[in-house]
Amino acid sequence: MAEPVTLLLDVPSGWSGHWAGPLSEYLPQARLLGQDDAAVEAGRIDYLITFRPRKGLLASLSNLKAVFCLGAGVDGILADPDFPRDLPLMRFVDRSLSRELAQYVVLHVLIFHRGQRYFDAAQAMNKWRQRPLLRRTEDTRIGILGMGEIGTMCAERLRDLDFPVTGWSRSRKAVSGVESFAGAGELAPFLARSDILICLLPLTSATQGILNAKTFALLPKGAFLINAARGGHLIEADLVEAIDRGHLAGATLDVFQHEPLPADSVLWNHPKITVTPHVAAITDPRAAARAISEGIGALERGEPAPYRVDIAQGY
Ligand code: NDP
Ligand code: OXD
Repeated sequence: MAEPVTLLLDVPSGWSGHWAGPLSEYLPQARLLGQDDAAVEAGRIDYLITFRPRKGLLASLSNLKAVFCLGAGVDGILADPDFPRDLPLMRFVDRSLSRELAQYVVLHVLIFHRGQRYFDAAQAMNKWRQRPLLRRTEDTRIGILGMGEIGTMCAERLRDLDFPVTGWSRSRKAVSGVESFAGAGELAPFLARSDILICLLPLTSATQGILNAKTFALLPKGAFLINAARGGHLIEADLVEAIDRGHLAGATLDVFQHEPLPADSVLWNHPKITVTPHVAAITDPRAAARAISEGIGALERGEPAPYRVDIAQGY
């Protein structure tokens, strides 16, 4: 009889309870180990399930067959110099994750577009302050950096609210009602028509620091930024400077250069910046356990697993 596969669930102990049930349900034959077992069982682990592996963990797992990322973005795994470049790495792709992120994006687009902060401030003073929209919906051009699984759903949701939507990606896209810009050569014209810029790119060597002073200067005056991708995309000081000199109207940030965002960061109390603690979309453990069981099933049969990352491209 075939040996059961051994999985290492590399999540902090406070989180493992959320994962153990669904993983055992979808992979009833597997041996599921937690972080505390990693040292003793290192040579017997077949599959690693992780988001940001602890330093030294990957180097200690000598018989790994594959790694499953608990999120859509694999930058935390590829940043580990011990990750073997030929090892299969699968990322998490699921409608539930795209849907949550699309909800976050729609929420923050509408908070900005409808001037909700102005009405919150008025309510805090018991003031009845009516005001029309500062810009018509049809004139509020939205630009989405990254038209992958998540960016595409965000584009469709915003298009359905009648915003003019444009996407930027490496390859050209054909999403109904959404204009496509592709490649580095089309970034500047894409930015020039983005009144609300939404970053949903993977963090790679090509996209690191892409939200910088030069990029902001190419946006129309009064543009708004939503970064729900990775903190490494944004040069935080350039953003603050662009807002403070009045070129950008503000920003919503879910991800940061350093997470948790340090208590003394100027971003926390900036009047034109909304901060959320990397919660734009949180992986659903049941959906992830199902995807992992399908991936392991495929690999054990000698077939390719879905959503394998292209290591050379970094996403
Ligand atoms: P995908 O891999 O499906 O899509 C990535 C998109 O980015 C593709 O359209 C790709 O172009 C484009 N892209 C990549 N590199 C470049 C480049 N150099 N120039 C132009 N376009 C580029 O990713 P997902 O949509 O699944 O996820 C996107 C990111 O969202 C994740 O990597 C993660 O960082 C972030 N995320 C954040 C969450 C949060 O809670 N804040 C939750 C989930 C994800 P092409 O299509 O041509 O390949
Ligand atoms: C992800 C994330 O990449 O949670 O899925 O950030």
